[in-house]
Order: sequence, then structure tokens, then C-alpha cells
Amino acid sequence: MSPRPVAWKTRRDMDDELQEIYDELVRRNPGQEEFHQAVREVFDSLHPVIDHHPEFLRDGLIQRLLEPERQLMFRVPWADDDGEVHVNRGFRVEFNSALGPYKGGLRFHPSVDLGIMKFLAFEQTLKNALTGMPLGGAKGGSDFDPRGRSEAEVMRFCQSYMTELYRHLGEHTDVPAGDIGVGTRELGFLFGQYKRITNRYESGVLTGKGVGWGGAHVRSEATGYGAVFFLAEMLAVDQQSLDGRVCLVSGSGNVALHAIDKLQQLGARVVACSDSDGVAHDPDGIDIELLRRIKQVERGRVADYVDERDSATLEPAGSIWQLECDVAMPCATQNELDDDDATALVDHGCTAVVEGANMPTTAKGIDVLQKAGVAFAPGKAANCGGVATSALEMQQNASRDSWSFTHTEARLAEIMARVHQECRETAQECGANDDYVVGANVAGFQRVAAAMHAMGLI
Ligand code: NDP
Ligand code: 2IT
Repeated sequence: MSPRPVAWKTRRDMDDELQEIYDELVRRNPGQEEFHQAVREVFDSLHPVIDHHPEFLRDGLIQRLLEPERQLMFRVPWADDDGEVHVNRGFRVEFNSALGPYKGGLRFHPSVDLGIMKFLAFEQTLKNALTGMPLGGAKGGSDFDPRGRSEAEVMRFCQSYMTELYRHLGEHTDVPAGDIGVGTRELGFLFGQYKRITNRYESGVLTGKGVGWGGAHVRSEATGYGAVFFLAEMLAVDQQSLDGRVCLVSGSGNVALHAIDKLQQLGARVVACSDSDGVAHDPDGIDIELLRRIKQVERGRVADYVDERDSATLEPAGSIWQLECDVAMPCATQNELDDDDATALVDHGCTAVVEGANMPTTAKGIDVLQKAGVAFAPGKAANCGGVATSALEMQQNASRDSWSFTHTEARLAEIMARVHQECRETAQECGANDDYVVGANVAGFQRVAAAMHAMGLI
């Protein structure tokens, strides 16, 4: 989009046509609040794009972009260690393939339903476009709850899930990865079953694989590391650095652990992390090696961390944003940071919020932060390092190559710097200086819309 001043409109000022499209979306997708929320946020950014590209309002392009290309729902039967049979629901929402094969993670969590899958797949479509890599958007998973399940039960579940999903996958068709409840262990079980059913060693069909069997260095670290690289770029705009910054990181899974690690490598002090049962407050700074052992080796809880660490106390679940900090990184789940949390962060002097998770801040929460002048980075920009490194894994698989950790981390840092720059420039072109939400939404949307427009009525 060429630089040109456009009248910036507020989020309450969507024009009639976009409002009609949005109302129709809500009517046709009842009860899918997270999906409505994700679309609404994008719509609130879109006026400058439509000003420049009125053709995007023609031929139903926006309506087509809001309708997933394909939505799969299937039965996943499995037996627990006592032989009792369970039936879960499996999902894969193949949202958009204008830019490349469907790409996005799998989530195993009891809260998973079709609306959650659609919000995540829609976000993923724009996020993947923002990386500038040839990736479509998708999300999948199940309402299976891995908590308290034995490794054998998790394996049987993964095998049953893949027994249906495999027919929809392929390195040029649909390429899943991990998300909440799905890490290297689960991807191993899923890849093993795919290989067995198809009799193909098709490395490029899944990303986030183990480094010894087709996985890329840095893919596990990439989402958390990438979000911190994005934060460092934001601070650098004002000639600031992470050195000495006090940070809060919610969650204690894949994204949170690696965000904490990189923050501390860059001189910050992370004083709290969490899970759904509580918050570990550790004013001395989180001992990352201890946390890693408890979470990754022992599959324990943050309460176990507090038990082993003298300087730490256990605070109630959901209370992390009440603590003092310079920087907050929500890295657990959607809508975990609301307007009350945002107000507390502002009152306690927080100056930057960077989303490692997908849509962790409510719309009202974002409003409070932006109005208070807190620098705010939305997930689709800040956490895109994960899927971008998945694309690097696909490149390596396609060329049967394997890059070093150092080389891959440098590529990730470059990508995050480029995405940061593109968000800033796009926001400026839209007359919305420093608004990373507008920058990310517009830059991602334009790429998908332009490709769909070029391809005719798809
Ligand atoms: P993990 O399963 O490794 O960790 C999830 C963490 O979030 C756990 O600490 C978990 O606590 C907490 N959590 C999850 N659901 C809830 C909930 N409903 N309420 C409170 N806490 C919750 O997942 P990831 O670290 O991979 O994912 C975290 C976020 O990052 C998600 O939003 C995901 O979509 C996003 N993301 C992940 C990417 C990746 O590469 N893995 C890439 C980009 C974004 P508990 O154990 O108590 O459930
Ligand atoms: O939300 C996300 O970007 C992911 N869970 C990672 C997706 C991927 O395909 O690497």
C-alpha cells in the first residue's frame, strides 16, 4: 500500500458495509464468541485497506475470507489404561489456502470446540500471511484432556486421532504442528501413526518434530524466543533494551518457558509465571533450569516449583497481572488478560505488553492498555516466530537438509525484525502510528486478500 494519509476511524466507527458483514457473521456462527472477537478486531483495523482497495468489498471477498474452506469434525474413540472406552471430538479447520498449504497447530484441551478452532484458524491465516512465507492457515485439535493421563493413554489417543486425520494431510495439502497440550512427544506419536498408515516417510507433513527425526533446531524455542525478539525490537525504537527490566510471563508451557529463558538471556528479570492452578511469584527471578526440569522432565506444576524454591511464593490462579512489572507477556491462553488486569498493569507502571499466546488480551483490555500509552504487540505479530520456524522446518525437510541452531536462530531473529518493521510501516501508512494491532491486521489481510482476488472466485 502506498503511503497516503487516510482518515483514521475508531473501532466504534465501522462503516455500514463492514458492519453488515459482521452482523451476518455473528448470525451465521451463533455462540462462537471467540471467533466473533477475532474477526471484530480485524474489522476495526480495515478501513484504510478498503479505502485503497475497494475491490476487496466486491465479489464477496471479505465474506469468502471469513468462511473456512473446509471444517472437519470427527469421532476419536480410545480406551484408557483400565480398558474403559472414551469418545472425544476431533477437529481440523482448514481456513485458507490462498498463500500455501493449510498450516497451524493442534490443541488438546477440554475447552476446545468449533468456535475456538475457527478463531485460532482465522488468526493463523493472517499471522501466517504476515510472516511473508508461503503458508495457508488452519487449526485443529480435540477436547481431549491430557492432564492426568498416562503416556500410553496419550499415545493411543494420538494414534486414534491421526487414524482419521491422516487422509486430509500432506506436505502440499495440510501441515499441522503443536499448540496447547501438543508438544514433541505428541507429535512423535502422531507422525509415527501417519507413517504407519501411509507407508511414507513424509517429513514435511508435520512440524515441531524431534530434532533427531526431521525436526528443525529452534522450532521448540521459536515462539517464545521470537516474541522476545519482537519485544526487543519495540524497545529499540525508543533506544531502550531489556536489561534490568522486570517481567511477568503467564503460563509455564512451551511458549512461556522459552520466553522466560530468552528474556533472562537478554538481561531481564522474570519474577512470575503461572498455570491454571496458581502463580509462582519469585522476586529473585525464575530459576529457568529448575522450572524446565519440573515442567518438561517431571511434567509437574508451578506449585512444585514453589515447593523447591525458597525465594518463591504461590499466589492464586489468575492473579499474575496484579504484580508490579515493566513488561507483561501473556503466554497461556485466550482472554486471560481483561480490562481489570490491564488497569492493574497500568497502575503498577507496566510499559509494554507482548502477546505470546493467541488473543490472550480481551478487546477491552487492549483498549485500556493503548489509551494508557502502553506499547502493545498482538499475538499474530509477536508469536509468529513459531510458525515461521515451522516454515523453515518445511524448507529443510523439502531439501533433506538440517541447519545449525545458531543459523536457524539468526534466521528467526531476522524474520521477527522484518515483521516488526512491516507492522510499524503499515500502521504509519494507515495513519495509526505505533498501533501494532492495525499494522499486523492490515499487512496480513492485504496479502491474503490480494492472492484471493488474483485467483478468481475461490
Ligand atoms: P502448552 O500446553 O505448552 O502450555 C500452555 C500453558 O498455558 C500451561 O501453563 C497451561 O497451564 C496454561 N493454560 C492453558 N490453558 C489454560 C486455561 N484455560 N487457563 C489457564 N491457563 C491455561 O501450550 P503452548 O505454550 O504451546 O501455548 C500457549 C499459547 O501460545 C496458546 O495460546 C497457543 O495457542 C499459543 N501459541 C503457541 C505456539 C507454539 O508454537 N506452541 C505458537 C504460537 C502461539 P495448565 O497446565 O494448568 O493448563
Ligand atoms: O499458533 C501457532 O502459531 C502455532 N500453534 C504454531 C503453528 C505451526 O504450524 O507451527
